[in-house]
Amino acid sequence: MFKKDVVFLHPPSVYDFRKHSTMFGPISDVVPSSPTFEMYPVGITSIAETLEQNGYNVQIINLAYQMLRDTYYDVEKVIRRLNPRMFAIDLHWLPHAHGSIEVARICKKYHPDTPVVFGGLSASYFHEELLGYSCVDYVVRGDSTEEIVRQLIRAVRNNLPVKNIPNLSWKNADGQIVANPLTYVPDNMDYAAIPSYKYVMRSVFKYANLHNTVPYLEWLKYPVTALLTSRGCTQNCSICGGSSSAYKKICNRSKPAFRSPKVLIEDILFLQKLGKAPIFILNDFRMAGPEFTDEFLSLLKQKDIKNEIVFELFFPAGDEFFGKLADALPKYSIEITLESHIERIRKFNGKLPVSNDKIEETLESALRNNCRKIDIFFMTGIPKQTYDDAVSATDYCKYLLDKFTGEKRLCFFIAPLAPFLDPGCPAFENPEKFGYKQFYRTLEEHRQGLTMPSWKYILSYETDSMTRDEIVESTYEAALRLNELKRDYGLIDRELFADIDYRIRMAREIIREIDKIMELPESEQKEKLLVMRQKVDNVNKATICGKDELKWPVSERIGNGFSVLRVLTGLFFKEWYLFFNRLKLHLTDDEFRAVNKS
Ligand code: B12
Ligand code: SF4
Repeated sequence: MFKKDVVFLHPPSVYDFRKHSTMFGPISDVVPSSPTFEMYPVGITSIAETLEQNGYNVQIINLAYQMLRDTYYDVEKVIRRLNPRMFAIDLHWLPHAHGSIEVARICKKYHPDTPVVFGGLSASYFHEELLGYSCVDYVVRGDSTEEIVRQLIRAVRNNLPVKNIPNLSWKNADGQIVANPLTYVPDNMDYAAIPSYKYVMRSVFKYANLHNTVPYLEWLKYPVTALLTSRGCTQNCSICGGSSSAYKKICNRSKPAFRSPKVLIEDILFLQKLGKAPIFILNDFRMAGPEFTDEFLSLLKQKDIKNEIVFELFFPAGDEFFGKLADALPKYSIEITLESHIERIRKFNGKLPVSNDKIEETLESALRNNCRKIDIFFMTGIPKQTYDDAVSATDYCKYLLDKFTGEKRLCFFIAPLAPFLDPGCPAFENPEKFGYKQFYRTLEEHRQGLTMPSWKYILSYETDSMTRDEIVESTYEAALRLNELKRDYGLIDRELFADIDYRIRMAREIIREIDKIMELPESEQKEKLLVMRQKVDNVNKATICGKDELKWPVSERIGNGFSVLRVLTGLFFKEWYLFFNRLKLHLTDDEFRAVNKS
């Protein structure tokens, strides 16, 4: 068996979430993941592909997904049996502050001499503090690290000095932290396969395991894929850790790097081969300017695109744009994060700072031009938003439904800014200006915050307009009202309505019960919380909306995980042939039969 050079481990948000009773509430309700945040950063596939192209053996293990899939999955046993030259752990999203450090500790427990490297936006922000933990040896900073990790593993393999590797933070022989200059900031994203689905597919065969690289729990049933159009953003929204000022601070990036239209089209055509599932185009590609936009739209029209494509809108749009999408694509949908229906609040936060008239014109134009689904997201906990401001978002949803005569293509979501305020965002850096009171600022405070029993206590902030209690309460109240609105307008059926209504009311009750337990002496709390475990687990699976509401409607059979595997056999015939007899891919019998049938 070949020696593995790097093993990437994607941690759960909290380790070991299976043993605790934590009421995570709606913190992950509007993303495909569960509160374990099992989705790994797409970029680690690009790093893996780059390294493999350079002759290194790289494996990705999605520990979070494996732990969710199998209650008895033994992380310590898995790590103990690994013997790579280097472990790599992502701390991209701060909610992994707990799981990432615990996984690093386990790596060091069984392999004290194997270096552990961290990377991702949060790791970059907290690089110095992170190196203070004895289980962390290196932090690779920045948003484009493929080349840096290549240089690092080369150094590790050949015992070379690391002092000249850009973007690297490390500890010298005296234990002092050294931060090499953050100078490697590529100005485009065409230099590597980003993300690399080919790597993911190939690794299924190479390591004879399908589940290690599955991105989220439901993926094998609903395998949506995503493409990233840019790293960085032209906008500077106050609460976004991916804003232009945050990228400047964390990644030394002055302007976004884009993937060119030609390469993006190749990516789409490749994904099309894998199945008919929707392809989500992340970030608004119009940020790259009118020339880029025209080229991308005309290439989309020239190619025979069959899959549904989903676009994010950061700015309003009209008939010219939507007309072109309708002309180029058989199916498309859009997503808009409005955050608030109140113009004053949007303006203050820099998020879609245009009038509601402009927003409504955009919706009207998209609907007129055959857009299949419009997801509109509202948020609770944003600066200058009172309880009434948050809850009245549902009145605006009703207004829109009346204006567009009960249009069923409009899908509304309200979710809290949770669990944390993004490090590096304007509000994190300048809390007074944005009216934030922060309960946690350091990495260690966030790590400990994740061990609290409910999302109210995990929440890292409150604002001058709402306390933590009000943020929680306004989220549930808005969700109850929105759920009723969706039922009244026939957007959801009565069964789903009743299920969500029950979950929200139950969640509210649990929050209150936990509050009461928190008033007891500390010695009594643990036992009382454990008794609530079953109840808590029931509402941790999507409280305030149905996960299916996030899906794009499927009129025909979309590719599922198994059809992805069928295509794989075609794309990687040699690997399939070589590994078939011994692999079984660690599938269940049903899964194995389904693959074999193909
Ligand atoms: C796309 C995106 C998503 C996608 C995820 C796609 C994916 N699998 O990566 C979706 C929509 C699912 C999502 C979800 C969430 N997101 Co998000 N997301 C973004 C967005 C818009 C772009 C990210 C991006 O450009 N990535 C590209 C680059 C930066 O990353 P990358 O290519 O994946 O990885 C490179 C580097 O980061 C680094 N790297 C990453 N990991 C590692 C690991 C190692 C070991 C090394 C060496 C290097 C390394 O090297 C990679 C290759 O060069 C940003 C906003 C923005 N403008 O940045 C928010 C952002 C990253 N998300 C954010 C948050 C908070 C979340 C959620 C927690 C929200 C929630 N409560 O549900 C969830 C987490 C989901 C999960 N893990 O299960 C915050 C993060 C703030 C923070 N520091 O914690 C951001 C900054 C802004 C925001 N609020 O949305 N997100
Ligand atoms: S919220 Fe969206 S538009 Fe605003 S800075 Fe973040 S990524 Fe850019």
